Amino acid sequence: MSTTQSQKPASLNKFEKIKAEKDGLDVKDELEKFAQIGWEAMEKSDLEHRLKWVGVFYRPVTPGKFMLRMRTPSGILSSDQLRVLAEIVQRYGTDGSADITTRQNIQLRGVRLEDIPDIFRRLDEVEMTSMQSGMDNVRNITGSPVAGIDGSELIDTRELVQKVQDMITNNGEGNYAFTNLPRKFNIAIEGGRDNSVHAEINDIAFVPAYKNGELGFNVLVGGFFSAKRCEGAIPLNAWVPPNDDVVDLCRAILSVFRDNGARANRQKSRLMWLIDELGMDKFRSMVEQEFGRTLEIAAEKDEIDWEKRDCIGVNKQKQPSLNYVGLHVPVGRLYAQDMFDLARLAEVYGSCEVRLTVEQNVIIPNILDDNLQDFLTEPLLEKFAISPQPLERALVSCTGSQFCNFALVETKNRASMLAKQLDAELEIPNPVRIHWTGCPNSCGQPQVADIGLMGTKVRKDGKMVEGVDLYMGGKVGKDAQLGTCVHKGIPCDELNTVLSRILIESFAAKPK
Ligand code: SRM
Ligand code: SF4
Repeated sequence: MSTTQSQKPASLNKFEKIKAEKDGLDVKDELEKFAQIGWEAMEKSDLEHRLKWVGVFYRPVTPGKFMLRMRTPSGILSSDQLRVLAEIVQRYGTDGSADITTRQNIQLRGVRLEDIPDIFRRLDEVEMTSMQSGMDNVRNITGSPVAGIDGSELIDTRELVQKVQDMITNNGEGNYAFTNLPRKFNIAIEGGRDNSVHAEINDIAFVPAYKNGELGFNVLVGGFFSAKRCEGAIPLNAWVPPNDDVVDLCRAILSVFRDNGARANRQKSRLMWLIDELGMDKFRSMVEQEFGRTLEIAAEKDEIDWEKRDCIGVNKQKQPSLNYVGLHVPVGRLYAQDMFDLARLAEVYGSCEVRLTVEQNVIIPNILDDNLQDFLTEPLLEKFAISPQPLERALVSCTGSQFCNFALVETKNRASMLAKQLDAELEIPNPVRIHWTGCPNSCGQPQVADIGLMGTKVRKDGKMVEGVDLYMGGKVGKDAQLGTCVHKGIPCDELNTVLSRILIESFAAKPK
């Protein structure tokens, strides 16, 4: 019997009780009813929690205007899919927008509950799903944003990412086998040399590695961020070939987590806590048992030996005469017209495909050399630049107080304004990766940044004001390392001065 079933109800946390009363996925069959009765008449636990199982997020900051979190495996969207998403947010006028997320995904804003059944039908028509994208489910599965087009790629992971998603979500329909995990769960499959997915911050990460001359993946487990604890992923000491073993191993690890993960204290229920409790050897042998065959031990080294690329600008593809162009989308925010424009550019110049990155930017692949010059004169590139200023270029920001009720500070607007100001004031030789996150949940990943800013409240002149804790030392790409907090409680109105000094002292910036 699993620990889950054997635990007494009294030891379960609030969310476990909600899940035990009714599985989150059950709301899928009630959406028509909810649309008719309206959100005000819904039972609180359905409204605030269970709807997240189908990707619909009640926003207490904007009651009645929901957020819809999609699944975008490897960040790949067709122009038809993007156009449907644009049409959805367009109907909400100025309330409607979308955000590219730090998991290479897209979230729609302003959505009305009464429209959800119709929206889901339209998503179905273009083979998109938002299933199991929130709460105690596996989040969007990330892969290299240049999979299949990168000349230095080792493994094209697109199909594998899709297969893992299909296994977990039952081809996007919803899968009760994995809708009651002890906590959220992140999976990344890297096929390139530059660790584009931030492997180290995922509960499971596959990184390319040669074993006896064969290319496959070493497997890392347990990486996560939370307000209480942040850990880099550690080796499972396993190697798998790039085939269905990847899917089976994800299934096995998820099953061990589901059946044995802690469900009493929500602050101690991510996968790493289970690995701590069992010890890696025991955990690995339980995974092996679920896997149903012997796990090969890890290859001696992995092939992550490049610095991380941001993919912005014009880049040659592995296919002759073709290019991919990375456009910088300031803090990932898109409006309906932007989405229509991107879809059109992908159709006119590319192959009807658009890709999203974990840096919250967009790539348009498959542009012929002959079409490149015309593409580069498109007006959209004035808004979404191909050679932005050094700070703007590498800026990432979580949602913040505009829409997120956990937020201690406003993030996206402040992040953009500050980056613009500092770019104007300083000559900065190289991009400096600044990541903003509105609270200790770390959705904006401040620990992977050169400079990470985590929202907090600070006392200044006898008043509580918005401030940040400052992180430094995050390293991405090869030898990735998490940054740590080096300065606590900086009021936001002092940030220009503080960042200016850091940029001059540590990043060779010079006043203009
Ligand atoms: Fe996150 C909860 C937004 C990536 C750690 N995250 C939330 C919620 C759902 C809270 C809420 O209900 O309001 C936020 C929704 C706000 C909104 O309206 O957008 C939210 N998280 C985001 C996004 C949109 C940030 C962004 O602007 O890009 C990212 C969506 C990714 C996606 O497409 O699924 C997002 N969140 C992350 C990441 C980064 C990553 O995965 O690389 C992390 C840290 C990594 C990790 O999870 O290990 C992250 N989010 C959290 C946590 C802390 C988890 C924990 O174990 O304690 C919470 C709170 C929770 O789960 O209790 C949280
Ligand atoms: Fe919201 Fe905090 Fe996540 Fe930012 S870090 S999106 S403020 S939960």
